Amino acid sequence: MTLTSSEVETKPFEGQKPGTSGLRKNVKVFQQGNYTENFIQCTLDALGEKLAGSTLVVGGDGRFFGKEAVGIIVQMAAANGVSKLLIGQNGILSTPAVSCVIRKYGTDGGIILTASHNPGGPNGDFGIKFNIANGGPAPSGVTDKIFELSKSITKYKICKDLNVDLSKLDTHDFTVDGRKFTVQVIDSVEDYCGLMKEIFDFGAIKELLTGPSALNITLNALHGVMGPYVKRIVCQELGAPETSAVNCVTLPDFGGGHPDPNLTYAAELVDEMKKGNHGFGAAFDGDGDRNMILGKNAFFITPSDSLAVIAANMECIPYFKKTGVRGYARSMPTAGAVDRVAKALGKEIFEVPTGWKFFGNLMDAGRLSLCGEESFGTGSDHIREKDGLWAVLAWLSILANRKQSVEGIVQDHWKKFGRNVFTRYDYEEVDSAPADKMMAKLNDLVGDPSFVGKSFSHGDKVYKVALADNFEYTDPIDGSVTKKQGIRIVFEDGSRIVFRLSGTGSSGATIRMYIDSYESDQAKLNGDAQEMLKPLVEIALQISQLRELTGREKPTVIT
Ligand code: VG1
Ligand code: CO
Repeated sequence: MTLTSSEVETKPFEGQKPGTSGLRKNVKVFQQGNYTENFIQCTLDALGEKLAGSTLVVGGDGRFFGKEAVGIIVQMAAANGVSKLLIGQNGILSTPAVSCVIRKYGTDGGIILTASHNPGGPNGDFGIKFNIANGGPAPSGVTDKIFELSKSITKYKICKDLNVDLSKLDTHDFTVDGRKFTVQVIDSVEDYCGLMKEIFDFGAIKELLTGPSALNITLNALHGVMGPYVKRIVCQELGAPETSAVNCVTLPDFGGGHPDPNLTYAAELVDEMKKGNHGFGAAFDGDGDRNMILGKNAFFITPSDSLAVIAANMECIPYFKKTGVRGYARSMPTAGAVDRVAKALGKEIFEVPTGWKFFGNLMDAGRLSLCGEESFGTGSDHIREKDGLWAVLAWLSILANRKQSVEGIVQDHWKKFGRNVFTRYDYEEVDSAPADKMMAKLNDLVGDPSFVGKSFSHGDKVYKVALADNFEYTDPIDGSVTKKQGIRIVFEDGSRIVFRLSGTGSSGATIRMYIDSYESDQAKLNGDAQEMLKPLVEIALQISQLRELTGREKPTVIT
């Protein structure tokens, strides 16, 4: 088909600044005339001279407004000289699958339509994320450029007559302004499934799930994008019964829920696991990059521990036998359990700011094999995104190999390395002004040299400040410096209090308070985390004056 594109005049919108992971706003904001088009134009323009003739991957988590956005991207890519788009069937691709497809076909990048764990539907959130040619989230240099362009945009290019049926696997060729333009609709799961088969021993996992003493598992997709991946990979390929796949129909509003795999929003999984019928349970977020893992009777593994356990059991995963173990990394607020494994194994360990984009350079440089965040993100250098199902398959590999329960494996880990007890308090939808004020006061406090050495107490516990700062990171590969990544107060016994404002919310502010303490006394290893951390929580609330400044007595979510 031969088509001609046109230019449409537009005006800048305020606030098109990508946060921790893409631009996230209420659906209504994206639905405003030209809003989505402006952002897409700036994203394409940020590719610079790589744009003409490029190949890009497009897909998303199936949330409301996703299909419309894919339609806009197709029309604008055609008009902007992109030569080919690889699009997931019906616009569906998980975030890890996009990263996988970008890398497998060596494309110039990809656009992901997701607001990840934020609720969806007509009143929920939408989001757009750009990934670069290594398959990872665009680094700040690129997102800053997009934001700068968004402030002065005057027109965008679009080919309004170009429409593609995304429901069938097919390749469509067009001639647009005399150039060839191709859209290939690809299977949403196929390439990703192939990669998982290369990484894991599917035979061993299948034996675990179907053999004589088959492990009964339950995987809850929270009606996000993971449904088709769980059904195809875990049920069809690995033999788990269909009943293992719960909430595995992708819905545009995620069934009205909050597709965030934590103890609050994945309560359905927690309740099911409490019944004691399953030896392993997991939930995923909307776009499939996060995971929460539970053992029998809802035994909860903190993401920081999950990372450390995988780090200590890399030999259970064939991929790492091939590549070797290069190094480990975690985000700054993540508890330091993995650091202890790295030390024991003599591997490098990196501490980066929050957000997966900071791991990419280290992986590309061959210095990082496994990394994670306390926010239920775990992954390796097989792609450049965190990967929910990969984490589940990693755990199943460990279970198949060690022939122990989830809890047994974690207990053994604590006995060997000690336990990093961790909790995170989220205060969602706080007014921005008091939240900013609190952070500014904390910034002043940690900037004052006399703060170091001060003691704080609660009950009979006394903590003395050893280090306090606003975390700053220098990328060891490209030397780029990222400042103000969170207030960090470290006490003499190694316990930590961290405060940050979320960069993924769409309205108001979300304050995150992270508390982390180390316990090596064998008699105390199995204590309740909330009980164990109570004194530090109180001290953190005292120091920050969070309650006084925000008026919030209790957090929205405790992990
Ligand atoms: C949160 C998490 C962070 C994660 C990010 C994206 O960011 O804390 O660890 O990388 O979400 O995850 P913030 O700025 O709200 O704390 V996803 O699954 O929402 O793409
Ligand atoms: Co996500």
